[in-house]
Amino acid sequence: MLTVYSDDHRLQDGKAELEGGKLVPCYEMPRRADLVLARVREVGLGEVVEPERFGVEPILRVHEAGFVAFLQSAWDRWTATKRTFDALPFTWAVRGMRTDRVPESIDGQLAYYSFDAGTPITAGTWRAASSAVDVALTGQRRVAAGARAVFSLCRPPGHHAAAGYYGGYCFLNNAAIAAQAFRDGGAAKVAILDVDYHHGNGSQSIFYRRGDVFFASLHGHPLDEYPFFLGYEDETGEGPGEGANANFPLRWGTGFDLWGQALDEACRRIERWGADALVVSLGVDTYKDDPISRFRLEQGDYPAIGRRIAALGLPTHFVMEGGYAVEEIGINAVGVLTGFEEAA
Ligand code: SP5
Ligand code: ZN
Repeated sequence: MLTVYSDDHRLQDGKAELEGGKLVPCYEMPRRADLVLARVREVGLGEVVEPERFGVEPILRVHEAGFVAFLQSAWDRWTATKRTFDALPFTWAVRGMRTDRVPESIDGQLAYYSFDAGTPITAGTWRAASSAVDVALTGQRRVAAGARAVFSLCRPPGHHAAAGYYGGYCFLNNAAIAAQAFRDGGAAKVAILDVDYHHGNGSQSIFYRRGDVFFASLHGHPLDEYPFFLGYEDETGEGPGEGANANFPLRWGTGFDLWGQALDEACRRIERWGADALVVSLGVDTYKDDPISRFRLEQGDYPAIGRRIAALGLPTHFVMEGGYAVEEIGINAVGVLTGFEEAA
């Protein structure tokens, strides 16, 4: 299997996120992608290539122009206010507040365009995030051209980013932009299967009213887990998208017995829906020792995930998302890919 990778991910290297009432070192760090790449090479998964460059147009097929302009300029506007630490928001709009007016100040705009305090904007954020999009689009192009499967080793991740807001360590939604590129390249129906521990709220919201992109997610139950405000089972899509969204919320402590059954159900939904191409949002924060998560998957479970996905028989584009047990992230993520290759 081909891997697409760029060193540009190192340009996103945030210092701290708000967790447990403190600023703690970012869980989402460059070493994550370094160790996944090292494992790709160690097992001999296949060739590793640099991304092509696609510019901002495919990003604007998914994200709002005002949001993209904000991300491009946020760091310069932040440092213009004489602050040198990473940019974090400190308030948000909630029920009944005005979101029809966009604040003009940088602090107001950080609040307007974000949904958490875990996702620092740094000097290199735009370059890293747009390069991760190039990684995803390069993988998408190879799959569209006939590859059975490609791995886009994206970092920073993307599935929490919506059309007009960022958060959850995500700025631009790599998987959603790739899914849109499949559609624009002629695929009639695309499915996204999101196996990251967290609900892919950004991906869901981008396609919620559309009948051409099916979204299925297995994740920590919103009653227990971040991002808390999306990911219930009764979110089935709206309007033309009715029936094209499937959530499998699972409670804290879930192991592979239950998780694997939910995966099987999600895969059967995708089979029944009949996709032409599959994008997998590949997070491995379901691992038992993940420091911010509470599922109990073990190393040996990851190849089984890959085998089940391979059984769908679809052109498959793996896009890296989360996973914070950093020393094991390579074994677990690449385990999915080698399981896939065994069965494909
Ligand atoms: C892409 C992705 O996996 N993003 C995840 C963002 C999660 N951010 C919230 C982290 C909160 C962690 N609190 C866990 C407490 C146990 N130490
Ligand atoms: Zn996650």
